Amino acid sequence: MANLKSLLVPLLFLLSSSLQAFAIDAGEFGVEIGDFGGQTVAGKVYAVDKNTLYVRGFKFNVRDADAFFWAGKENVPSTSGEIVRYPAEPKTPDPQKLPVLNDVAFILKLPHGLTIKSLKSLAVWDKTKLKSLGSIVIPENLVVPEPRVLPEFSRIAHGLRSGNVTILDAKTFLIPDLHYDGTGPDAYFLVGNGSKPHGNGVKVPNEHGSLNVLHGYNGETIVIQLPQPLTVYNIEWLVMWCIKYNHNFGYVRIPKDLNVPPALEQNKTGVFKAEPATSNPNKVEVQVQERKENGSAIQQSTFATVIMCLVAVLFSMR
Ligand SMILES: *[C@@H]1O[C@H](CO)[C@@H](O)[C@H](O)[C@H]1NC(C)=O
Ligand SMILES: *[C@@H]1O[C@H](CO)[C@@H](O)[C@H](O)[C@H]1NC(C)=O
Ligand SMILES: *[C@@H]1O[C@H](CO)[C@@H](O)[C@H](O)[C@H]1NC(C)=O
Ligand SMILES: CC(=O)N[C@H]1CO[C@H](CO)[C@@H](O)[C@@H]1O
Repeated sequence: MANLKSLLVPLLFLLSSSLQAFAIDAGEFGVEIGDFGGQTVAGKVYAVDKNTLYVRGFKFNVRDADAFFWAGKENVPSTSGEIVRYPAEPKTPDPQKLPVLNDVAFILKLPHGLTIKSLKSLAVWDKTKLKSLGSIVIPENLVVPEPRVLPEFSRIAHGLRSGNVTILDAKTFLIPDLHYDGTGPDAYFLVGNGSKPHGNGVKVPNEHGSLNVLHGYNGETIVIQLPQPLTVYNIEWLVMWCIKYNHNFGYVRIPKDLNVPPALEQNKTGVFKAEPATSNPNKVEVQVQERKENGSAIQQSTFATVIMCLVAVLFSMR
């Protein structure tokens, strides 16, 4: 009996820690899908969101091959695949052959509506020799990260209210339809730990990246980002709080069971303004004020996610 018990304790511990690893944190680069791990093609592939991959430590060493990334509907790559363009932000109308690459990291965007879950394999495919130069199988039980919709801010004081808050990625919140009367003398967004918000949280810069006292909001949709090194995995609430008067204006809880896209970019904050629906109801004009331009493909990918979520939110508000 004693032996059984002594076995059971570490077993339970292992089980709970592996469960936790499963439930929490998509990781810095997303959920790992697989590793090419070959002589010709090497590198790890991660799922960032439903149609975005991140590839790290990638190597390809065949010169002038008629080779392309290839999205396959079967475990074993075949001619019935589709080219996944590299680089993801193409400068040419036609897909370019994969050049020799040594230890590089980049994103890949799946073409027209393909999702990671709809694929069985990702390969580097030689279109002339009709053969795979290296491939990974996409596990059926893969849990792909996705933005998470939370409730709205609780309505406690100063006319604070909002639409449902969305966690876009591990550092980024989209707050639609935000209202606040702007009269709190020392009000900030704060994040922190514990069962209830309190004044000892960490200040989160506003949508312009500023730590000034918050001004009023009148239905704007804003995007704010957690300061380094915080992510949504190590906070328990987001509050609008007046530090001088220790006053909670309203807050949202951050759930523990998150699997949101990794924050592969850091400077996407801004105000979004929807054009009045009068001119063309199907066209949503979006204006973003960016603090800092960084043309990397990763940033554009998250930017696209921001836009897509915004459009979804705007439509759900109609
Ligand atoms: C907004 O949040 C509420 C409460 O969590 C939820 O019931 C509702 O479905 C959410 N709305 C959307 C559009 O997700
Ligand atoms: C909350 O606690 C975690 C670990 O327990 C810590 O890493 C994190 O920095 C804390 N968050 C804040 C905002 O203090
Ligand atoms: C843009 O982002 C990439 C990846 O995060 C980084 O390596 C690069 O230094 C950034 N460039 C600028 C101009 O900030
Ligand atoms: C707030 C924030 O995370 N800013 C980052 C913006 O990007 C630069 C590099 O591109 C970082 O140094 C900053 O920390």
